[in-house]
Order: sequence, then structure tokens, then C-alpha cells
Amino acid sequence: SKLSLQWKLLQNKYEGREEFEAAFVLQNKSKQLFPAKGWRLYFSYPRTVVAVTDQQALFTTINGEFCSLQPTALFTAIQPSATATIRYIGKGKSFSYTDAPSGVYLVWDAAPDKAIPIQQFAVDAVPQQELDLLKRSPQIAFERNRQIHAVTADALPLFLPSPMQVRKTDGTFLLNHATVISFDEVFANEATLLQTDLAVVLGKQPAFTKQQSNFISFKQISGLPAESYRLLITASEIRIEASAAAGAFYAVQSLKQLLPSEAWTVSRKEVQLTTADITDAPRFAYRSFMLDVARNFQTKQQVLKIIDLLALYKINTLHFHLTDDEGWRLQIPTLPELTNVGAHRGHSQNENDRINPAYGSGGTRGSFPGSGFYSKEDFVEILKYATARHIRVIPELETPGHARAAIKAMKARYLRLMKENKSAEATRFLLHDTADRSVYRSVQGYNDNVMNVALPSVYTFIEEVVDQVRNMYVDANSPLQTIHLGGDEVPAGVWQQSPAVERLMKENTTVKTTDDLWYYYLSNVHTLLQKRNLYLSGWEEVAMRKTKLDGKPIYIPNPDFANKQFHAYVWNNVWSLGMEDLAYRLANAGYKVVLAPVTNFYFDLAYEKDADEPGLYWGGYLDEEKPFYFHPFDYYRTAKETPDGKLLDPNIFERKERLTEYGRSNIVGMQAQIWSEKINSAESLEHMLLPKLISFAERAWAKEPAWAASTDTTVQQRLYQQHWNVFVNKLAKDELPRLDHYAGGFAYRIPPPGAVVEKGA
Ligand code: NAG
Repeated sequence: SKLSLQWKLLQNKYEGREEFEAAFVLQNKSKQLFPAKGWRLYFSYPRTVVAVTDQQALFTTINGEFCSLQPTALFTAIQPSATATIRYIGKGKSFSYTDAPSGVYLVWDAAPDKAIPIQQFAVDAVPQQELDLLKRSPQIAFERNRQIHAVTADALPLFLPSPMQVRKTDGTFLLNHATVISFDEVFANEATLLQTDLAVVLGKQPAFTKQQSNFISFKQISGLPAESYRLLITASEIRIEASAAAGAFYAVQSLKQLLPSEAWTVSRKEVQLTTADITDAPRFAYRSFMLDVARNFQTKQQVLKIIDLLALYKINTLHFHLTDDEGWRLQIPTLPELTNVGAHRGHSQNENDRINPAYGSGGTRGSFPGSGFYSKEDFVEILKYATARHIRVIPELETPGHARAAIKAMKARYLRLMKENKSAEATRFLLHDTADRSVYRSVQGYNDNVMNVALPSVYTFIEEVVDQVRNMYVDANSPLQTIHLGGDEVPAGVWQQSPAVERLMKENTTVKTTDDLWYYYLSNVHTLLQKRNLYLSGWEEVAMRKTKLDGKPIYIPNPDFANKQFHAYVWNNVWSLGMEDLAYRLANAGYKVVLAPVTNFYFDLAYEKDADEPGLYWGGYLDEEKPFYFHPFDYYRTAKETPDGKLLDPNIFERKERLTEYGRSNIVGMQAQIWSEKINSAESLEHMLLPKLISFAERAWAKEPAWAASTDTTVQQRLYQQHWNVFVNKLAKDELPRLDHYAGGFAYRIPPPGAVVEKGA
């Protein structure tokens, strides 16, 4: 390209304020003069610009993180091979390369609207001293890992997540080309999956038949909980016992983990297995991973690969975040605009066929990972694949906030039909009030991303989408019990100046304020789902009610919807309001609670404070130890930071609400999540996911560890250190090598030099 662009962080704490200084450096690589005007740069940028230092350029935030920069009269043309530096002041600080602008492209003003010549750049974020200082000192990392000592193979768990009970015996089973598989009919699916896996490992598919020895058998027995199993390995037989198919499936996963890592890419004729008697059962019934494919897309193939990974570590739910402000990823055949418009990002003067770039997606319409969607057939295939692996897929359709893509898509539909003079049909699924003058700004910087819940068409829309999604579950023969309707981060100021809201308030006397509108929306969607035999899932906001205490607004668990099967996903965005105990308060009040705390389970957060570590860090940093030391029933004892990254007062718990016996029965389980603002490839997804996911799986499946049960802090710390030590050894010895080979191999994070376990240890 004729122009190259660099971004430089010059200094944090600009003139002692909570500001930083950075610069764009434009280099003219052509032989001609690069003009002083007539162009504009567009890009995604996660920080707020306070001022451009010498006023050579005008910085504009278009929406969200989407920005532009255009030259002012003070900008001078750039001579061939010369550079122009545009310095600016930004709010806050920048700590990593993740803070650099991305997806930069240039648009010439004079270009005709239809054929906009866009020049696309890769931004080169220059390592400046400021960021160099933030690179982790290898010494410190090394010190931390020095506490890890080698343990003998005997001390390691047989596989992860750690099984409930193992009795090792003296003997070997020889798995080879003569091994066969037999099964009780209920386990046909599980036996077939094992057969396929063994074909890879042994280079020959074991036959389904019966013989006297050297066989694997699947036996249905009665009396075990659905996900429990027994895996008995003797010299002549591998016996899998379970009551339900899920249990048999988990026995297969355990068995697979006893096979050598390399066997997943290089088959072998024979594998020796030590004999043992294993009984196993999960600690939590809900063990979930949330994947955001809206901010950036992941292909169907990648989703199937992730499902393989989840299954291996006995995670049983995929919470699929399919829609958000920046993308709608599921084809809804009756509403084609949702994907024709909502799944495509790119440069445009109006947004009737695409939505604007975001998170580095650049100017070209339709390019991965900013654009993309699953066709109905793709989605059905994903559902079938997951269902066969005992993973249920919970679809999330964000309402009423985080809904910009849907709103724009339905606006495009409205405009098309209005042109065709079909005004009644045009407003049928409309999500915004065209006469609304409310002023608001969402956390991510949008002023047009909230559905107007006073409009009946919003419910017509939700109903239509829900019914179409249900059809897909029927086609896949996959059970659907809930729809996750989002509900998070509806900004203040919304619905305040909307004629549609005024109309509703006249008709419906229970709606007097915009707060009431929130409960009106909840009760509508609750009814809508209930009619279809579905319960409502949503982020913690769906379970909260605003009230006043001594004149000050506070939030309490909303009594209206407690005990209505609502599943509240507590991510704890309200620690700043002193509601660290929200998860327990909601559970005590009768809500079903999924623990999804930012501090321990937001895997999109960077591993460590290091300029080279990708990821967000608004909620602190998150390495594989944070999910490991998570304590589901006693958060505060093990949490060290608040979601805003501040150190937590260790005594905070004393003043907070504790989980009651009843509340404990309402904690359904836990969930790890990856938001994808910064995930722009399959590899970056795997980097953020692994090995964190394995720690998460350990917490979700394995029984309560001894350290967590102890109340004596010295004992607790000693036991914890031992446990962590063993876990890290297991990771290094077996899990990471397996991840090199399993399902095509995963790009797990390798810590920077110096942070590795000591050689020989
Ligand atoms: C939260 C937002 C989410 C965003 C994420 C990034 C929730 C429920 N909401 O602010 O949209 O992607 O943080 O870590 O998490």
C-alpha cells in the first residue's frame, strides 16, 4: 500500500493526569505527494480521545469503538517517503498492544458512493519504552513458578477433571487391533463415538461384536445419577457401567484421557492401560461455557472443534451468544434481514445492507471475522453434534439492550417495505420507535442499541425468532428448555422521551415510570416463554429491582420473579455498588443462579499484566489459577480482586449476606465465558480458552477440594498449594501435550520465557 501506519504509545499519565499520549504515524510510501485533504481514516479504537495535540486532525467517535480521523486545515501534505505524526491525548491508560487501533482503512472523499475505493491497512503497533516497561519481568514469573515442584506420576490424578474415586490395581489391559466393543442398545451412540476415536488411535476401527476377553463393554445398570459412571479396567475387559447415556459418554471421555497424547495424530497398534476401578460423578449439574460469536465470528468448523474440547473435559452446556450490537449470527428464514444486514459489517454511507465496522473488522463488507453467520442447516448440524456429545446448547438472543444489529436489520426491513407502500407489514417487527428522542449511551458507546419495549412489535419479533429457533431444535431432535434473553446493561436515559412509551403509559396504568417498563418487559417475555414451556435465562439484571433506601436508590432481588424458574447469570457488574454478594442474595431469594463472575470466569481477560498478553483487563487479569481457586459457596474467601481490578478487602465477607441452605440448592452451577471483542481468529480464541478451561472444568466437575473445606487459613493455604502443585504438574505432563494432538491440536497459551516450569521439574 501507498501509506503505512504506525500507532505509538508515547506516555501514560500525561502531565500527571489519568491520561496518556499516543500518536499515529503516517508514512507516505509512494513517489507522489500524499494530499493534505480529501481523505478520512476509519478504525476501531477502544479508548476515548480527549484532544488531538496540535489540531492537525479531527477525531470523531461514530459509535461504539468505531472512529474516524480526518485532516484539518493545519495538516500538510506528506512528501514521498516522509512521515506525518498525529499526536493525541486519551482518557485513562494503555497497558497493552490490545489497546491499539485496529482495522484501519482510508476512504477518499471524492469517491462516488457506490464504488468507494477503500485502502486497508494493518496497523503496526510500535513497541515503545512505555509498553516495554510493562513487559513482565521473566524473573518475577520464574519466582512464582519456582514454588512448583515435580511430583511423581503416582501422585497425579489419572485424568482431569479429577475423578471422584479411583482404585488402582496391579495389571494391564492391552488395547490393540483385536479389541472389540459390545454394548447395551441404549449406549449405541456412545459406543459409536468411542469406536470412531479408537479408529484414529489404533489406525483400525474396532469391531462391534462379543468375545470372551480383550473387549470393551457398555453395560446399563440401574440406580446411578444420569452423569455418573463406573469405568472398570481389568486385564481382560474394560467395562463401562452407567444408568444413562450421559454417564456412559463421560466414561468414554475418561478412557480417552488414559490414551497417550500423540496417539491422536500418530496411531499405534497397541496401547497398554493400567488396570483400575473408577467411579465418578459431577459436583455441579450445570457446567457451561459461553461463546460470543457476535462481536467476532467463529466458523461452524471451529465451533464443532470447541464442542469436542468441551466434551473431553466433561462440560455439558454451550451458552451460545449469537447476537449483540455488532452482529446477528443465526439465519432466521422468515426475517432474512437479520443476517443479510445484521451479519455483515463493512464501510457504508447508510446502514441498509450492513452494519458499520467494529473491533477491527475493517471496511470490506463481509470479511471474516467481523462478518459471518450460521445458516439454519449449520445451526441444526451444530445442535446435532453437541447433542450427541451430551452438550446442550442454550441460545442467547440479546434483548432489549445489546441489540443494535437486530434493530438496524429490522429498520432496513421497515424501510424496504415502506418503499413498497406496505406500511402495516413494515412496522410488524420494528424494534425502535421512529419518533423516540431519548438520549442514552451504552457501556460500549452506542446511542441506538436498545429495543423499545413499549412497542408490541418487539414481542412479535421475539416470538417469531423464538419460534424459528425452536423449529431448529425440533429439526435437530435436540431438547430446548430455555432461551437466554440477555438483559444486561440497559443504559440510563433510554425510553424517556418516546411517544410509544407515552402511549403505553396511557393504556396500561401499571407502567408509570421507565423502571416499571423494565418489569413490564420481563413479565411479557416470561409469559411468552412460559407459553412455550420454556423458562427464562438472563444476566443478573433480569432478577433485580431498583428501590430506595433512606432516599438513595439501591437494588434488591426482585420479589416478582423469584421462584419462577428464572435463571440469573450472575456476572457481578455491581460490585461497585457494594453488591459483591449478589449471587448469594439472588439464590437466597429463590432465583436459580449460574455463577459467572468476571473475576474468575471472564476468559476474555488477559492472562497477566504484560504488554504482550492479548485481551481486555477492565476486570483484572485472569490466568489459569483464578478459575482454579474459585470457591463457589464462599466467593470472598478466594477472590482477590474486584471486577475493576482493585484489591479486595479480605474482610468484606463478614459484612455480607451468606448463602443459606435453601440458597445453596438454587446454585445450579458455573459458567466460563469468552467475549470476543478482541478475538479475531480461531487461534486467539484457543489462546484465551486454554489452559484456563481445564481449571474451570476441575472446579465444575471434581468434588469440593480439601483446601476449600478447611476453615483454618494456614491449613487451607498449605493444602491449596499442594493441590495447585499437583494440578500444574498434570497440566504440563499430560494436558498440554494432548492439546497438541487432540482434535487437530489447539493453540493454547504458552507462557513467556521464564514463566515455564523449571527444567527437570
Ligand atoms: C460486559 C458485557 C459484555 C462485554 C464484556 C467484556 C456482560 C454480561 N456484558 O461489560 O457485553 O463483552 O463485559 O468483558 O458481560
